[in-house]
Amino acid sequence: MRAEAYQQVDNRLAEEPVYEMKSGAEMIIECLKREGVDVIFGYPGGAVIPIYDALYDSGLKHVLSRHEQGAIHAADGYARSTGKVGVVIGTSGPGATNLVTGITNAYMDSIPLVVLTGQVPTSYIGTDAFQEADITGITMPITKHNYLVQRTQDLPKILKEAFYIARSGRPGPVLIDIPKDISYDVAPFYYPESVSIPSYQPTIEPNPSQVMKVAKTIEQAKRPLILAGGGVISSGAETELLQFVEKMQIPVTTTLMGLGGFPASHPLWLGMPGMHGTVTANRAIQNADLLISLGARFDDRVTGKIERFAPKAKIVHVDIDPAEVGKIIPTQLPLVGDIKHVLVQLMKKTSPGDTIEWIEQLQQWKKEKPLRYKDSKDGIKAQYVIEQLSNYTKGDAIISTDVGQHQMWTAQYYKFEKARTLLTSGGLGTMGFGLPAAVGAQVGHPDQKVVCISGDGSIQMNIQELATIVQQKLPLKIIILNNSYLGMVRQWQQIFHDCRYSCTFMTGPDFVKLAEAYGMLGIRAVKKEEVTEVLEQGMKHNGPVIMEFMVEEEENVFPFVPPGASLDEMIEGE
Ligand SMILES: Cc1ncc(C[n+]2csc(CCOP(=O)(O)OP(=O)(O)O)c2C)c(N)n1
Repeated sequence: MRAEAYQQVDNRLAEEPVYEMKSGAEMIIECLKREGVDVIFGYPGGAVIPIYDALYDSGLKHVLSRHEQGAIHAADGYARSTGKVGVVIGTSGPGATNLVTGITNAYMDSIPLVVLTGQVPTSYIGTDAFQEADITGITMPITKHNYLVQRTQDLPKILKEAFYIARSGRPGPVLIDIPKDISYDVAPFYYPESVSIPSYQPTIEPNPSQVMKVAKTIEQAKRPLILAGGGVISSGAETELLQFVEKMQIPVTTTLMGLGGFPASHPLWLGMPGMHGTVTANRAIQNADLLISLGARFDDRVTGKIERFAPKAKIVHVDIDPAEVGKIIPTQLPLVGDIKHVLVQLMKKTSPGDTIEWIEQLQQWKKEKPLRYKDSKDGIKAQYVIEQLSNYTKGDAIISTDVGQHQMWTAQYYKFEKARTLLTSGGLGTMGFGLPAAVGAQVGHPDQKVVCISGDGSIQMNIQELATIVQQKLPLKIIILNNSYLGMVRQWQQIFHDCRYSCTFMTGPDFVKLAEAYGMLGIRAVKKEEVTEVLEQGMKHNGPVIMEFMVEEEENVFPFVPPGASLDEMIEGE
């Protein structure tokens, strides 16, 4: 902590000599309760034993994972699906380093987490003590902020700040490293009611004159397009986006992170853009005269070749994080602020322009170039399974995915109608995310259908979390699209490396027996005609279930913009 922050705590404690004395561990639990935390995900160990002791009779729910990576992805899935801050706890050394992928994953996708790690006692730090790892050093570039706690009395202020930093502005993970002696030591407990960090003041309201400029530009545009990213969802702006779009008659494409931020059934939705986007969304980008980016960061999977991205468009870039604006794509009209607030302001100042011809053109493309795959008569296409699931749930479920072909097919063929119903690792592309993320979502939404769609490769990355699901009695639905390959890598080997399938053929366990071994239902479809029956049986089952679908092995995801190519150079499919 900064010197003046220490001083603030000391001044407060000196003012009132009647503060209750608490151990550091008790302070942590008390602060979590005051922050409204109802569940924490974690895994115990030596350095966090005092915290687990304080947890024992605290009334706070704790979900014990089978690996710290499982715990942090679960906290992340909880945060993505509920909009609250996810909390995770791990011990020092390997416990902390096992959290690193999950922290990076949350950082890349702007997910609010508070990560508590145990550390060796203060006097041992720097001695290569047993289970010592410099986790604040390691996570410096992958956290929004991190702390190494040096005095027990500072814990409440640090926790209060950590939650504020995690959830405000552009959300992200904040790590607090707590040496064991700090958790044991007793000090007066002073809990600050508010946070003031002069150097961190996120801009919420956009600059009014910039809003006016953007409004005028929108009114004059003939071919405007909204590119909506994950920021729409983290801002909670989906209603305002819908109102804005309907009033202005501007079509929308949503990035992978933005799926669900605008209803897929809406006629002005064009699908996802980018590498595996729809022909219409990509053509719209390449032909738009105005591109309004709302909380998207122009990821290379969206832009393709940057020099040829949206060549005819003026760019309006709206983001709460000024560092994003102009980072990748030169922006004529930057607008820094919270998207919800920006849309409210824009709605007041903008009149609808003339977009009728443009919309007609896009509708024509949509008709001519829908997403398509060659279905098979007997064999199972992964796309078919996802379509069937989408028809079954009608958007009324929370879907988590892993990473690979199944993830892209889910993005393409599942119709996401509501925000926070797709949990997927967008920025980092972390295989092994899907299953624990679904755990977190189901914990946060005990009465909702939560479905994890995974591949036979990804599911094996955190398969141990099946035990967590059974212990917690979570009625999770797990779909494994088994193609016997690391499919997405195999697809690239097929297209770019002349079918040299180097190390991508993969065997796995018998997933049906594995489900049974863990104590859940396991069912399998091997023929197309079995798909709906297995889906219905699995989805109606009132406990956890693995539904395995033996899908065609060498199916590819199309459309496909090859890496480094421009969005004009789409391979549309076989
Ligand atoms: C942790 C991690 N390791 C490696 C990769 C690289 N990778 C991306 S997709 C993929 C294949 C995924 O296979 P599977 O889960 O079976 O899904 P499929 O593509 O077959 O649908 C791999 C290995 C990754 N994204 N994450």
